[in-house]
Amino acid sequence: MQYQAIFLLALLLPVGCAMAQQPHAIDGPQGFAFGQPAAAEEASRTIHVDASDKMQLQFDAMDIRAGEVVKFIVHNRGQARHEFSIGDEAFGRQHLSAMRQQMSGMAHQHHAGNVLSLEGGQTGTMVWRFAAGKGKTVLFACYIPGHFQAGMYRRHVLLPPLAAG
Ligand SMILES: [Cu+2]
Repeated sequence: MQYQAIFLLALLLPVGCAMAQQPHAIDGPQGFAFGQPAAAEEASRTIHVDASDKMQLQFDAMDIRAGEVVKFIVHNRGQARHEFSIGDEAFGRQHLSAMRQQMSGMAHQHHAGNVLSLEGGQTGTMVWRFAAGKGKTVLFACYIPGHFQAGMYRRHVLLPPLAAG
């Protein structure tokens, strides 16, 4: 019994590690409950975000609506590497633990369309179509080890869409 449990663990652990680096269900470009990547020409507005070594993500606007397509231009104003990710609570938990597993010097790579990783001074762009539907909470965060814990995230409840016409 005990041997079986250990064998199972040994089998599962490397898989968990590999999953952190490969696109898979929750990290895939499609099928997020909170939206999906979109083409730049679909964006109806632009929001600038500053990431800083003060462990802050500062948005020049935060009135994002359900169903809206937003182009984020993210400036890393700091020296350290920072991330800009769009997720929900489940993605956040999963990504935090994936980052912890990778702390031991492994190169950190993202394949999903919902995470930008920026070196100090870099600027990146992400276009995102926010899911329709009421009361969804979106979590913007940096998951570089220690940064989320230091407060590098913003939660936003998507506003209802503007009435058509
Ligand atoms: Cu950061």
